[in-house]
Amino acid sequence: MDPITLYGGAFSLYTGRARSYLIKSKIDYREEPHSSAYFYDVVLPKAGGRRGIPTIEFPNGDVIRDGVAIIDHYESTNGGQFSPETPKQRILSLLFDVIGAEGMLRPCMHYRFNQGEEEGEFLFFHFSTVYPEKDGAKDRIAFIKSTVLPAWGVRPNTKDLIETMHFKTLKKLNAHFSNYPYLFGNKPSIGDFGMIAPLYGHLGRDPVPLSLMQINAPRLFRWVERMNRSEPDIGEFADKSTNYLANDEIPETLIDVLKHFATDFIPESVAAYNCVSHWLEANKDLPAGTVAEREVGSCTFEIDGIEINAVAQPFRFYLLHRLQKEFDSLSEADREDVRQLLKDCHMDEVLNLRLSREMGRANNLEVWL
Ligand SMILES: N[C@@H](CCC(=O)N[C@@H](CS)C(=O)NCC(=O)O)C(=O)O
Repeated sequence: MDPITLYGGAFSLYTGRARSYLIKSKIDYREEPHSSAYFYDVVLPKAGGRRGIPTIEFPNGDVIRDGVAIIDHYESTNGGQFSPETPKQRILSLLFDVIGAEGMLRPCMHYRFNQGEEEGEFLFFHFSTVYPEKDGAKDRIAFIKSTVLPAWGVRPNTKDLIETMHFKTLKKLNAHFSNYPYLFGNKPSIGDFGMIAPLYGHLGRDPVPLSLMQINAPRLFRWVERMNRSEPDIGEFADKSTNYLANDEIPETLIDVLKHFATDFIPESVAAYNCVSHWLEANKDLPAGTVAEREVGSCTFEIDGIEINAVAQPFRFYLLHRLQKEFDSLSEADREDVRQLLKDCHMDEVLNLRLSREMGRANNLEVWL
């Protein structure tokens, strides 16, 4: 069979998630930048006109844009190969997917764009692979620094908080991956793929954050390597099985990781929920099928006495809705167990943040239903 084409970037956050999934699934692919005439003329119109990576193209010309949709496509054709089957692991896997996709953007953007000379040509080279036109890379980097960073809450007053939180992230995940090769034991899950997005492209590959990780969290660094290798790559562990933990076990180390993430994921999600809800209220007449923009306003919340202002993204709730739907489909007894587990992780609020209007997909774009 001919390989599929993965339009992406070596340094791209979301490409890292789809690439890892393709590698672990042993799917033959070739990676290409999304900057060729062919991409603009042939692929982009089929991708809803949104120039986003990852986007994949099958040998028959079909196109899927968006990392979540790409993984969904394969999971629906391979019987959910990387979706745990037991209730707690299943729900936490989806929660890690949201945290990885939406909840770690501040450290990702800070560590990528606030470094100086010590990274040499690294950033510029990578941007020039996807913005090859004259001054394209320079202008794009300048735009991100001046506009995107502050909009996403990466400002001088949040720098110390972002760094302190990231250091804790490294330590907590290092503790977990000292005992287990993947989040739920010896096999990667949807949650692992979500988490590799920030932890590879930005935080486990750019020179400065990479060395922070290698020095302070070597076992987490091993997980990052492992997620980019087709074999299980669990040589340093005594247990060589390749399954999720038995009896729906959730290790204490994972609960500890989630409690840490809850310190900003929950306040930010609540603030973003209020913002998107107001926006929906004010835009009641949107016809079904209207494209959901990536941002619909900004929200303010506080962490450790520091006020943060950040854009509110409907996509966060598109992902949370998947978790909520899964939760609703459980038996009453399982729902109680899962609710208690989420409480122990300080994450139970995620069950309540349900927008008044659902999102779906049409023509490779997220739309309001
Ligand atoms: N929800 C999308 C987000 C994809 C996304 O935002 N990708 C970024 C780069 S990591 C992008 O395409 N930015 C625009 C560009 O590079 O032209 C996904 O999960 O795939």
